[in-house]
Amino acid sequence: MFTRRQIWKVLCAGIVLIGSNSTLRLSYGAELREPIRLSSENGILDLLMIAKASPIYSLPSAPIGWVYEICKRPQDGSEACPQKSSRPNLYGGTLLHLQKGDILRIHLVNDLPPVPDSEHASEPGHEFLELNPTNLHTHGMLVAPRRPTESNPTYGDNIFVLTFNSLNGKPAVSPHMHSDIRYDFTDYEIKIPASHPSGLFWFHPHAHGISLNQITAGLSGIITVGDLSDYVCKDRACSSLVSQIRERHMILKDTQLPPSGKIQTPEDSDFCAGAGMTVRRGKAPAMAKIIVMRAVRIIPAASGL
Ligand SMILES: [Cu+2]
Repeated sequence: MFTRRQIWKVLCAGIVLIGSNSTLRLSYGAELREPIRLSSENGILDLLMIAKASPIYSLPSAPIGWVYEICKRPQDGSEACPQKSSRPNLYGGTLLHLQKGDILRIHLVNDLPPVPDSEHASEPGHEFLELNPTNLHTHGMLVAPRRPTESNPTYGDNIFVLTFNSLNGKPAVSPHMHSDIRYDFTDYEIKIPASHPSGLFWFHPHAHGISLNQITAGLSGIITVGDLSDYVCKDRACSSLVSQIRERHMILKDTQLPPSGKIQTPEDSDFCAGAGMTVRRGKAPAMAKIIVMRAVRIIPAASGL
């Protein structure tokens, strides 16, 4: 049986909520769907991950945001995911379902457009940020920030590499890059140690000076390692009970959608104007503010969610 403490741990274990003063205004009552899920097989999750601009159909008037399109890596080496008849909710984020001891391989492609309103690009030596370079970080995971070697040309969870989209132009050499410079794609190979804690993590770009632009425009996703019962339960009875509970995963994103319909990023001077805004005296806020950039795992205490 569950002890009171175990029930509390179930309820709290995965819920990470940031930004308690935010205003959450749902535009319309859509069905809560689980994110797209990609699971490792035989100890490997081998992915094609394309960072690109795309309409966000789940937001009013489908503004253009930046999303990750992710699929199992095509056998023929192509850099396009198979197209589906139904439109996937890429803004809702993809969940990478891993186990301890797995290897996560990612072929990251930068198809992002230039970002002319990047504030930091106006700082001396940082003009290259306008070209919208990106990279990848697995937030919270205990993995190696490995650099490529002759025998293994891939990167680990290393944020000191910038991948530019060559269609946006080539950057001038700058001492402020602090990173390896690559064009169009970078291959990552991230080994999850067998001793890695089970739990909920997330991934996002971590290119210094522009990562906030990229995350708030939509670039992030969820990682889970192991199972919920691993860190909630101490005995088999608890594990079998927890395995019957339906988990729901949400990723909450810090995207502002003003009436202009053009998504704002934190580099816009008006970005903070809506922060902490509350509905007072029946007046609705001028913006839909969907705060928080972290993954949330919800475990309903009752069925039906
Ligand atoms: Cu992070």
